[in-house]
Amino acid sequence: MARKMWMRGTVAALSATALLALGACSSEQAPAAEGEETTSDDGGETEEAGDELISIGFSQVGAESGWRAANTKSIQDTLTADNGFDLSFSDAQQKQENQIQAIRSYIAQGVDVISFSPVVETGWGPVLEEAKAADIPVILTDRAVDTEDDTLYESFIGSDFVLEGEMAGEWAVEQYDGEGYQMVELQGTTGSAPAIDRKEGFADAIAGSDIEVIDSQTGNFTRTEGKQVMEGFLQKYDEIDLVFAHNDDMGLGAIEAIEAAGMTPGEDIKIITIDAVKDGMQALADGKINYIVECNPLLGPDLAEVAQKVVAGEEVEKRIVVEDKTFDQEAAVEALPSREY
Ligand code: GZL
Repeated sequence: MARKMWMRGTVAALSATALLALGACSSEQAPAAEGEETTSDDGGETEEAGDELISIGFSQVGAESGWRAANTKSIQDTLTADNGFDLSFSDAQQKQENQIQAIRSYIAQGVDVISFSPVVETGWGPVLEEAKAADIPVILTDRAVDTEDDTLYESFIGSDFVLEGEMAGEWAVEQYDGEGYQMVELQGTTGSAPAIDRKEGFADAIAGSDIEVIDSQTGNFTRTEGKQVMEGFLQKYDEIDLVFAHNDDMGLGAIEAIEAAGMTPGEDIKIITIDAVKDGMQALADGKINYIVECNPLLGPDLAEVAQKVVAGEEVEKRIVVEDKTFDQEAAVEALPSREY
């Protein structure tokens, strides 16, 4: 978390620096032209001309999980007028066509920066080319796009999902190798970077062990669909020893299905998830989930810092990896009281 604290301090410093560079907070600012005003996007606060805010259009995946809610809060709490931003925010309801439409509207508005979390990895070339042609820099957060041309975006800020899958799989091997465990997998959204990479990382980690993946289906990162898929697995298989869910919300749905089938989650069927949001950590503390790999959603400060640097014409790292921790039951009990999300 030290990195995060540094980021917050940096964002504050950069806000002042960037705004000074933009001539926005100098008290010697030339008086506004007669009647010329700009209005920020967060509640109609009116800025005099010259107090230029960085206009940023953000297309969010949706509101599918506790992780997404925390990620949205971090972005909206950080990209405020007080921090030098005029944020336009849109929720794509997990549909790529809605994200593409939102990005095109930001291009038409002529924002200073576009940022988004791509719901899936592919299909972004045309709209990113349009942003590039309009000379509007793009910053990716949370999820990656599958492109050979890394000039289509300035930076990608997010966790290493392959590593998350590996950490989950390594724990499973440590705990259960030699037990002949039969495992089912609740995958995230089909075609999304976290689903593809977490699956890959976990499979790599358990290769050579006697943990067998007997089925794997998408629950689309939601609690409802995670429960539905788990209900199907319980009807189809006589013995399931372990569930690997790509996020807490699908793991919490699996808990509901396991309990409805008269079994004890965390004991009769072990559960490993990724995210470490509050509801997941509570289930871990209660022994219903057995292990969680964190995926830190608090990307607002990093995004603010990179956006300010990009607008100021400064170099930015092409890839900013957000560090994640892991939690067993004891660590969850200890962490819960001070958990930010
Ligand atoms: C991961 C993020 C995933 C979370 C899910 O960075 O994209 O999407 O793991 C969320 O909870 O829905």
